[in-house]
Amino acid sequence: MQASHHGLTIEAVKGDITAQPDCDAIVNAANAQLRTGGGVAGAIHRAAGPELERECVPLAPIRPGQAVITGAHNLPNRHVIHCLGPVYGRDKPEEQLLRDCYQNALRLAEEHGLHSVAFPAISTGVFGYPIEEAAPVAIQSVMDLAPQLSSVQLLRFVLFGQRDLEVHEAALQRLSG
Ligand code: AR6
Repeated sequence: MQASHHGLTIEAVKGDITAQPDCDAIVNAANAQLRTGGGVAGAIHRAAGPELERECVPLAPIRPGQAVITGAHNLPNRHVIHCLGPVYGRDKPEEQLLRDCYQNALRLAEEHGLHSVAFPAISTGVFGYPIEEAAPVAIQSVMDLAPQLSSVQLLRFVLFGQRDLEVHEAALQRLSG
């Protein structure tokens, strides 16, 4: 599904964040130390190779809501943007910190002249943010920043499961309609 908002195309698709070769950058749902881990971080570091972690070490630690950018190494993209999402129920206010992740990642993409960015559903795995709550926060935060973006033209939410996709599609339809 696709929607358009202030010239920004917003997509929701089912897939694997490491298999988005047409996007300039993919976003990592990172840990504070920017090390490999489970979920998205594990998949991205495995696909990128050990040089990604070496590049990350001097940039760590990062705070909830913060984003940093690196090369993509063996991934088919130009960059990886690493965001630390809030741990649900611990890092407060979680909604603001989740908004900061999406908006700070997009600001970095804009500064680097990137056209397309793929995001996973940050914080909705190990960090426990319910997907029904996270999806509208994520979508609204990118819509709110859209008027400030000129380089970034495509934002793709890459959801791992069918239900996660449906939740995002429903939120996208509601917020863009
Ligand atoms: N592609 C797209 N989405 C995925 C993939 C994938 N390959 N793998 C998982 N997901 P998570 P978090 C979905 O746990 O909650 C790590 O261990 C998954 O179903 O990766 O921000 C780090 O080291 C879920 O909906 O990120 C951190 O310690 C979403 O991506 C911690 O987990 C995010 O799940 C970060 O936790």
